[in-house]
Amino acid sequence: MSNIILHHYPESPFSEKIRLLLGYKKQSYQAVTIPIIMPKPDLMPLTGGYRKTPVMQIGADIYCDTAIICRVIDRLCPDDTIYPTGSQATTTAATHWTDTFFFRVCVAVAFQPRALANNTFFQDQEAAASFMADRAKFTEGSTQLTMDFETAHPYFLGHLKRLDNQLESSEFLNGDMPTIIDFSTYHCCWFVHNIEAIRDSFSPFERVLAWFERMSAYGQGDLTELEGSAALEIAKNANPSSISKSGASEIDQMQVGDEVEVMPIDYGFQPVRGKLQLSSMEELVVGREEEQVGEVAVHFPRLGFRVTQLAQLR
Ligand SMILES: N[C@@H](CCC(=O)N[C@@H](CS)C(=O)NCC(=O)O)C(=O)O
Repeated sequence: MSNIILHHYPESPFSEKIRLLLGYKKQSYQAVTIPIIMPKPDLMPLTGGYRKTPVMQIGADIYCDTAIICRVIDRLCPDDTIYPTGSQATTTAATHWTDTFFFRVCVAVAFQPRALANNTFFQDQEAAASFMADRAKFTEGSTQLTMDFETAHPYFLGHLKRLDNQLESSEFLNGDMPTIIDFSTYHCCWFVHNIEAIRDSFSPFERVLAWFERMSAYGQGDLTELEGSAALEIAKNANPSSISKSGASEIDQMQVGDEVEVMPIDYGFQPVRGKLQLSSMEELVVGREEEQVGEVAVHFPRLGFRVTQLAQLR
């Protein structure tokens, strides 16, 4: 078994992206089921405040955001890499657009009245109210996760049409093997496809449906359930991996060891505070210490996050 621990919940589309990648890479891993809404008492000691789902843990290294989680999994399991050489710029741009804008479109499609009408979760008034209140807090101060259905629907259909046309010439979006763009597109489609009442939105797009089947056949890897408390114990008994400190201050005029906070720039504005360990063009790492977990290193992708010196906030 690998030493990967995935903190996730079954309904989470971004978690599905990681489960599918672990299936593609034929990995055995442990997984902690975390709550869909706050509080998340066994996750916060690990991340120090970041609350989005999923989070990946390897010992005392904590990875926030699927962009970096996918990179790390691909580095650990390099066979059949999902990062094609020679198209880094366009692949990163397309993946980021899919994970942000297209995901936002899919959220609007998934929450349209026709989708909610037969949803048992939303029939339970109390559960629905708690969920909506949690998500209102989650997106406070942001306009980056919401869009009205009427605006989103043509974007959704337009992108499915383009995907369908593109899949005429290859099995996957970038050729004969899946790449990161397939995994990002898949989890967005999965979110909508999972809802039986609106699954027919895919009917006109036969090649997208066939591609969806091909992708889902990779499965979810070999998952063993782990208690949240056991994951905290694993972090406490491990040391964070050592980080090459070169170039840490070149971009942000900061020094290794500076007190900083790191936060997403789109939504979920819950900062993580600690000591800067790395700020490279691709990655930010913050070291923090807490009774329940000891010393941990919290990793973020650079794209989609901002880092600020605490001294500047005072
Ligand atoms: N950019 C993030 C997006 C993650 C995201 O938005 N996850 C959703 C669930 S799929 C979430 O955090 N929802 C609120 C929650 O789970 O508390 C990533 O790639 O991991």
